Amino acid sequence: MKIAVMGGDGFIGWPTSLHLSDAGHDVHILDNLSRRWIDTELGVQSLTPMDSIQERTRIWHAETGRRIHFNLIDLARDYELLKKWLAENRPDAIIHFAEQRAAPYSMKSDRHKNYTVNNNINATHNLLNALVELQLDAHLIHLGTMGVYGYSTVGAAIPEGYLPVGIETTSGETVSQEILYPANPGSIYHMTKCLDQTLFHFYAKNDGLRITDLHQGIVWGTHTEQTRRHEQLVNRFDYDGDYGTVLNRFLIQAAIGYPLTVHGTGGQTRAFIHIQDSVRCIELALKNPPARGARVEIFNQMTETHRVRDLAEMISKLTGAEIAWLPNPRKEAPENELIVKNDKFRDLGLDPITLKTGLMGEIVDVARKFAYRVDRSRVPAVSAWTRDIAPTINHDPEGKRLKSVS
Ligand code: USQ
Repeated sequence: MKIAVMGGDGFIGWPTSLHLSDAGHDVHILDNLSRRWIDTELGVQSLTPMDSIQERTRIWHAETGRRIHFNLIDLARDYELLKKWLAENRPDAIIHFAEQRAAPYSMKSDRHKNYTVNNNINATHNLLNALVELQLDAHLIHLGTMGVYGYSTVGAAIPEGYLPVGIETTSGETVSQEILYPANPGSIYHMTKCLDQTLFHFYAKNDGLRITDLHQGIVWGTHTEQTRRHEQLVNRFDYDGDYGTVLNRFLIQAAIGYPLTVHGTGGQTRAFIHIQDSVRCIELALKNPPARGARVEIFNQMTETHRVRDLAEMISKLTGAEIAWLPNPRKEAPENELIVKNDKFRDLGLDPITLKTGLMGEIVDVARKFAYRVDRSRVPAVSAWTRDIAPTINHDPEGKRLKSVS
């Protein structure tokens, strides 16, 4: 297949591009390199040294003989360029990662809120609009988030996108219907993914676009089979307070002797998936497109759930790291249960990599290898969700005075 990977230079976009190229597909990356600019804005860098996208694709060609093409296009701002590229290339499938994906970054200031909404919503809408205008029947796979469901404390399993409800008619009968699971975002970033869902619903219904939305949990890990092949194919690895995700952050904190930064009581339960499984799921979704005219296909792309404090305690036991119980900069339920259905990927053959499979040691090794690149002052999470809980977190540039509050 000819596949366009929008956002193919990012944390999941890059390993997905390699995985699909390795599987024999003709891969074309479209990316505005915004993630690299945000690193510059924040004054942080990936833990792993990343080459330019041109160099990465050159190495991939040298290693495998396969070409991955790169196009510098901003989906949100260059509609005509995007349309021209799609018209000339007419891909069979499009994988859409081209959105600002960090919740803390999206909450930093009014400017960051505007940027995240403008970028994410325009990118998605431009893409859908162009597909219709060009009468292009490409299967669109979007990377969504488990966060669209919210984290209620109700102990019922979250279904895959649609919720069966009984509605009483005027004649007193109860009819059952499936509705999109009610959106309950916890950040501006998560809110954009909820809005994306409405765009998908409309374009599938009105124009018959074939769309799959993947509600993904928190990704951990860094390497995949293909990124391990050459040191210059390495994936990016974020550890900072805005882009680093919780499990990867704890592992790197343990590796550099920094107390594990648990927000609040650590009672938040979240869904997780290893990066290798994430790219496998995308390939499975690619092989199983919805029919034209069908409703949006939704998969829960996660393999296990964990409570934040359990992760911290497990890593502390494993490595001897201290735990710092910090005031939570986010507005989120302090404790929640989470049960998630993921039968669809399991039925398609996904055999998950779990925390027990031992890949956590690999991350600690990567972190130790590149520990010299870590700026400890960028480890604490300081983006606050509301003005009244603006940074009360006690940290200094050396990151040594984190106080335990329990
Ligand atoms: N947390 C800590 N300590 C930290 C970092 C985070 O206790 O140092 C807590 C947070 O307060 C939160 C939980 O860990 O309760 C998860 O935070 P996270 O930063 O790992 O994940 P999140 O902000 O939800 O976002 C990440 C990705 C996003 C993706 C989402 C999937 O950045 O792109 O959509 O995970 S999900 O969480 O399932 O919505």
